[in-house]
Amino acid sequence: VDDVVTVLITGAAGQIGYALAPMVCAGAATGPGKKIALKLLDVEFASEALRGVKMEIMDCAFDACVSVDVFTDCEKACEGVDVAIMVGGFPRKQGMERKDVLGKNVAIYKQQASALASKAKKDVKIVVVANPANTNAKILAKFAPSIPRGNVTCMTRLDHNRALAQLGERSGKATIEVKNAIIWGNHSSTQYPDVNHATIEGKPAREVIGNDAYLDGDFVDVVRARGAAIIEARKLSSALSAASSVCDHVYDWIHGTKEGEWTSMGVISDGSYGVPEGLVYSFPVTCTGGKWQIVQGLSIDERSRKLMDESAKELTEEFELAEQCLAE
Ligand code: NAX
Repeated sequence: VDDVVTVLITGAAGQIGYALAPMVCAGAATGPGKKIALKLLDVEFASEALRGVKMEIMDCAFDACVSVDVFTDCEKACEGVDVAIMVGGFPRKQGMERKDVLGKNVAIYKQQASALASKAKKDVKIVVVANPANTNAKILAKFAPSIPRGNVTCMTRLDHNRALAQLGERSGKATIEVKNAIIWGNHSSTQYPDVNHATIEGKPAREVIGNDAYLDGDFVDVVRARGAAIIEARKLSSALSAASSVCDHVYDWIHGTKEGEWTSMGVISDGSYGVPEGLVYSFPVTCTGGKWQIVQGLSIDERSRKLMDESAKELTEEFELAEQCLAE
């Protein structure tokens, strides 16, 4: 049936999975009027926990959820998938080097790329959440050449939403009044949260806030370090806000961004704004008809240019390291 959307969540026995699965079943990602066939994938080691998540989803008796199936075999999980939310990944454990974590994760994304390419729907929409999100997405795209480039994205919506929330709080306005912030670059501490085009109640954010030192200093640092601040407070990494942002990412991609507004998505660069072609880089995008387009023609000042280039450089190096790991 046409109005059933098959949604895959990988890493579904994890923290984000636990928050995300019910949101997806409530229609937050696909919108009203759609039924959801939910597929949950995790590794064998987590299969008992995964079974528990399935029981709880069943017990929610969601109106829109027509089925929930659990898998430890990626190929079976990818069969017939319309939307793939890739949360599964290997966490950084004590004593592990950055390269070790990266190597383990890109190996997962190389393998899952083949499963998606051979089993998912031809026009499957993919969003990679697991870190290193941009590089995992680039590896996925590389090893799934039959999937259209535009269908492979990574999530920087959480960073985008964090930026909106900070601007709302600072100006004393509701977050919904804040529009058109931008996250450029990597979902990492080199990301550049840019307020130069943002508005609050329709007025330039810089004017409303009237404190450039804050906007160029603490604001950027707080958005970049928000994940760490949440770990500090919760002793666990962000899960609820990550799940909610995944739903925003998928919803806007499918249903379109609002007139005059954009969002941030990690997408494959076409060279816009001088970002090296082929990098999965976070850009301001609008969405229409199930496709994203990079917002063109925004003015970029010298400071922004430098920050955008730094993040691009990090991504180029990260990808080189990923290729090295895969070759070893
Ligand atoms: P958890 O460790 O709680 O969950 C990850 C799950 O993935 C585990 O259940 C694990 O068994 C599973 N997994 C591992 N290898 C797998 C494989 N080959 N196939 C399927 N599943 C596999 O982490 P959680 O807190 O849920 O975070 C998940 C990922 O999201 C992490 O990589 C994390 O760094 C990343 N994040 C990304 C964010 C973003 O904005 N892009 C923000 C939140 C989050 O930090």
